[in-house]
Amino acid sequence: MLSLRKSPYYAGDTYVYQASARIMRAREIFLITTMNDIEKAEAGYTAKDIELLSELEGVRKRPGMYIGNTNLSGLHHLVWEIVDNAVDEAVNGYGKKIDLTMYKDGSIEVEDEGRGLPVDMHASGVPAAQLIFTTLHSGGKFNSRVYSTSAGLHGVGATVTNALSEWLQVTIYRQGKIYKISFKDGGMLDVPFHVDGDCPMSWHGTTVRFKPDPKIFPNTKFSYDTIAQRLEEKSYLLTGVKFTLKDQISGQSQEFYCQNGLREYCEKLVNGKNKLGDIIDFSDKVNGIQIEVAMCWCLSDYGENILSYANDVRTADGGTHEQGFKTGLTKTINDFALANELIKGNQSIDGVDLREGLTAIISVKIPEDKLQYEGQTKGKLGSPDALPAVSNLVSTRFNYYLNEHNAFAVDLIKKVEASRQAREAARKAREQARSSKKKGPEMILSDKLAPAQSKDYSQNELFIVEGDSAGGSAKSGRDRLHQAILPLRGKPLNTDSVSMDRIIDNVELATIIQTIGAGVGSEFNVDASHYGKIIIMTDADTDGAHIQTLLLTFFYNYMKPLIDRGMVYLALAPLYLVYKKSDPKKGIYCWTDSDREAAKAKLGQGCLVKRYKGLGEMNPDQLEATTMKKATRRLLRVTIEDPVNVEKKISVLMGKDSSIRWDWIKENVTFNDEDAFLEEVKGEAR
Ligand code: 2B7
Repeated sequence: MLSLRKSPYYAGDTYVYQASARIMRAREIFLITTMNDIEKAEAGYTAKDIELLSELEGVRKRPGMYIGNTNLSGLHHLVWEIVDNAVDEAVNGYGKKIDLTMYKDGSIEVEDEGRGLPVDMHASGVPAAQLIFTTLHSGGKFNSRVYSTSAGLHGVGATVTNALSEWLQVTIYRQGKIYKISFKDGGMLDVPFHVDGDCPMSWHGTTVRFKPDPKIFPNTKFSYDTIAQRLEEKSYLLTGVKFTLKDQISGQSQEFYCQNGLREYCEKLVNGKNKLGDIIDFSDKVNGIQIEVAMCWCLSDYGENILSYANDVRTADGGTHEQGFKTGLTKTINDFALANELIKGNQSIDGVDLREGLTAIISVKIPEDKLQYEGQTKGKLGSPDALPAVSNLVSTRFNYYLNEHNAFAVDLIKKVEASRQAREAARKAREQARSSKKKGPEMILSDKLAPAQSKDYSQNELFIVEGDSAGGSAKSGRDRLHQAILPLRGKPLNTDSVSMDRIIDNVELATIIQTIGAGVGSEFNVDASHYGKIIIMTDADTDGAHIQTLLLTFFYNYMKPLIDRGMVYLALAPLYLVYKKSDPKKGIYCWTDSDREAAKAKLGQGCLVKRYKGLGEMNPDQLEATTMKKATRRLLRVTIEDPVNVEKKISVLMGKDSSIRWDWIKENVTFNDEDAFLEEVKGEAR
């Protein structure tokens, strides 16, 4: 039910809504995963695990190693693996349409118009199609593609999906025949490979339908929006490939098709913002590497927003293509400014200032034999050739563009100078804050910080706590060696579209910047952070949700590497305590309504439910046990998986135009009946 009311307590430019899901707003913007899952996934491989497993069993035993985790992001990995295979086939020139259907039975189907999986027998006597779905690293054996996406690099995709599915069916249309094979219970052969009839000779393609295994995934329900967003992102990268998505449960359906590639992607990212000039885009093939770039500066953006892709897979940690882009951009603007006497001979433009307010997308397609990644994950491109290739292309084309658009060039250089001045001012302010031992307003506030004793920064945790009373409990309940407490007095400033001077002037934010000790904005250096985890701890109500969102928006805009590195968390305080009057010490803390129902059932007749309205209601011991102690607390890690929409959502939810926000909320927010429960609790208390 929709129940919104304007909040009386916040007079700023933001409405606060009475919503029952306490981290609703934060969740809408960021992808938040539970720490339990992360810890499980990272537990990894220990010596006692060394035993012979079939590859399918191996995947089922340690799904985290293959799909990251078994929560919703892991669940959707099953889909991406299959879609990536279909995409590879399309990128290599076979088929221009990929259709996804979500069925009522909880299964999903991917259909392509490629050549159809090979139907021959492998030398081992097993049909090729069966091998593709039951062995890891079968990739390279079946084809030699020029380009490949994530699946291609390891060739594990289809097998992982099969291993983690209750059932999976494959249909192949090829040379006038329909072939089928199906699996059940995590990849066991169900119906062997066989010809299942004839089809017109012109039909060709592959269909894979599967249902995720509820024994592996606590929640097996696919999200239409998550899939739609991913297909939309893919469609920008794969010009000319049409994706369709149909949901037979809700009846929704959409088509994603883009003819103008990254330009359209960039347009979408900067839509509604105050652009400086037009979107600039170019593409070319340099030394066998296909490069595409689209970029645009926005006047009210203060961070840089660079998205890069290698072979259509997002490289969240950048790499050689991104480095090449930055080098090319900085060199060009300096050469241009000098040649046109827009700066003096002894001056130079810093890339950081140039990139302030820049939104850019870089996509490179590299032949498989030259594709390298840095480090364990595939987040960072390592291919050395990409650097000079991108840098040279950017230099040539950007220089050409500046010469053709002189007015824009002058405006851009003015903007860069303003950024430099703001950065200087911020640096001075920080140095001043650091050196002044006198009590400026921020010094009074930071006296409230209860620091951690350890100097091993990576092990330290900063709890940013809502309110003085909770702050007090947290201070006495904490582990003094590694946990620091910073109570927040009021609401932090809404930092979307706010200039650096105002951030520095805001006491709450200045204190956070000073406490973390690693700078801010373009000067932020994540390696210098005084804390390995920044934990936001607020009440489980709308005010708390609002503070979370304001803080996350600040971290997103001004300390993004903290989020990229997974260092920002939300502490999840329990919502309820279920207990018996006769023995209140044996109470059970509950985080969700279903926890609460289970606890009521466990304690039996006559138990009482206390609903926590604020952290301040807990004494230090309770707060320690439920929200702070490593072994028993619940943390949510804040990450961003969906770059297309995080920008949009932040500007919708945190921006100045409240009518857009109102529309968005009406459209997207579903409220549950927790308020009704509140009445129930009051009833019980009476
Ligand atoms: C390494 C594996 C995964 N593969 C082929 C050929 C075509 C083909 C595929 C595919 C997913 C959902 C509908 C090559 C590549 C296997 O070898 S995978 N099409 N589509 C797909 O998985 N779609 C292929 C050479 C000659 N003939 C066919």
